[in-house]
Amino acid sequence: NKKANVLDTNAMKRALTRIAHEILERNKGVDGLMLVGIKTRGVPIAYRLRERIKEIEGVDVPLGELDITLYRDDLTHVDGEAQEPQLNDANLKEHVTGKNIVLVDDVLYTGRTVRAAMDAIMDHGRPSQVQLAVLVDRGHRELPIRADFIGKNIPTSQNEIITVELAEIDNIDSVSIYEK
Ligand code: 3GP
Ligand code: 5GP
Ligand code: MG
Repeated sequence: NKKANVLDTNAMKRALTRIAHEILERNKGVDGLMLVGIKTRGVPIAYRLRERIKEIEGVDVPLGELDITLYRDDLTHVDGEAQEPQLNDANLKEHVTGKNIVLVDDVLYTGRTVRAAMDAIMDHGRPSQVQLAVLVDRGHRELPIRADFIGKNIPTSQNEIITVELAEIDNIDSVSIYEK
């Protein structure tokens, strides 16, 4: 059952525009920059950031997609046993060596997905830097991982979940909080 709407289309757009500017500021432009979206919903967010960056700098930065499938089901929390996310195919089309990589995901929670994503990237080469952009940080980290760029901090309890809907997949842009 729904508790609150947190972001609508316009709020999401503003947050991603701000993050695009922050990414460019931190990296002093687009040189060596590469976006890597974590499937599923990190990918359209990465494409939106690339679009914003194109509007600001006039350059299409390279974009990769990373497929990381979770073994465990966070939605049910069956037992306390924390299994590592399973790494599937990583189709990073560009070479990662020397790049400033910005990982992009929808929700940051325990940090295990991001840890696996960093592993996958390292398998492809040696980036000069890896940064992290997320639409939502809901807290409850289990690893020493933090985001460099955050759309919205949403402190949640363990029995709340964040629903992220994106027009490209869900035909609507919305972030809301649900009680399990
Ligand atoms: P997405 O990454 O494609 O958006 O993790 C699989 C999917 O389940 C994710 O899809 C995510 O949006 C959704 N989901 C919703 N709540 C949770 C949660 O608490 N944990 C995890 N791992 N996924 C969740
Ligand atoms: P983590 O690995 O940090 O625990 O979880 C991050 C991944 O799980 C993200 O890719 C995200 O899709 C998903 N996830 C974790 N918690 C939530 C949540 O509350 N809502 C949504 N939509 N996704 C979540
Ligand atoms: Mg995700």
